Amino acid sequence: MRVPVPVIRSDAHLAHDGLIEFLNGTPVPCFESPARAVAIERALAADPTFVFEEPTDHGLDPILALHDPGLVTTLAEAWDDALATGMTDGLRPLLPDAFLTAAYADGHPTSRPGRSHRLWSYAFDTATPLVGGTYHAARVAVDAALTAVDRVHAGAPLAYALCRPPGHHAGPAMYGGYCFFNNAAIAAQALVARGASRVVILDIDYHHGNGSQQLFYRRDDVLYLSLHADPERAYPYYSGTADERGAGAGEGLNRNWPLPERADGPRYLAALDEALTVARDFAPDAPLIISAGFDTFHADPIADLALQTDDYRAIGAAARDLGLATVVIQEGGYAIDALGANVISLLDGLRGA
Ligand code: SP5
Ligand code: ZN
Repeated sequence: MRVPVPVIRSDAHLAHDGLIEFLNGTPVPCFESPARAVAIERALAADPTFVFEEPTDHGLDPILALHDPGLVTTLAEAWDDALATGMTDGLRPLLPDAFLTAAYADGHPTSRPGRSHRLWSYAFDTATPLVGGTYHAARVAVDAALTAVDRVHAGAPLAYALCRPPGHHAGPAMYGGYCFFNNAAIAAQALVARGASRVVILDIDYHHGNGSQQLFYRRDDVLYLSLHADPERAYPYYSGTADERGAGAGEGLNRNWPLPERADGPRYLAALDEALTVARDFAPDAPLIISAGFDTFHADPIADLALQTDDYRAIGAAARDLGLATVVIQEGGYAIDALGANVISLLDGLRGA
């Protein structure tokens, strides 16, 4: 049954074109490109059961519920500041050259620099370029996630937010991994704000969602479940092991399934089955949030798992068995030619088609 699926999309992302990132010290074309969302949209547009809608403006409050105001203002102002100081000629993206790491901060006073290099103090990698359209695109991506939540609240069993930039690497006071604001986490927080006390985020992106884990690590109202490439070999390297299980009130409410190289559909679905058992035991009282990355695809250019297009349908079908309304938030996925088919496969599984 192909129930209509609201697809929340906007053209705002087109002006977020970072152009380059650093991969092992070498500048390469940025994998996270506008062509990704364009390809997804084109594929969905061929099927009239995907109903395109624009995001509505939800303002800053839902972002500030999770992110440090300094991060938000800095992202908002960085491009104009850089133009004013000549740090960019307006064509080159902003990428950091020094980080405010925990080790740097240890044992002596540190400060967020004023204007010119303040942005760097919130960055955690050299692969997340910021350009003139980035802040607006990131705001609209959050609005897309929140509009998808609205649709589900209005009775849709399934809604898809075509977020770009993605979000799951963004933490309270940190951006990176192509992510600026944590769209999925903000959607989960919006459910809490509407009265939910047990929300599940299921993260199926190839990479560990370090930002989502960090945001909810000590909380008992959001269960974060992530299947991803083992950080022993894969970005973001510093989080995502199975023994990171939450702390304090959130003890037991963060679970990671690190996966081996070339893990295929059956291997993946076995881990997913464990994750869904944890989700059921939590007895969620709100719609499911899925952080949906498709960089688990066998042909992804920056990843090494081995899922096929039909595997996403099986993932969707398994998640559908939770019996929850579901909000799908677009995260990564860089095999552009296959992205549309993979998104449709997941959404079809989720709607029982
Ligand atoms: C949202 C999302 O998927 N973010 C991922 C950011 C990954 N950025 C750095 C990737 C480093 C990849 N190493 C690739 C080896 C390619 N052969
Ligand atoms: Zn990813």
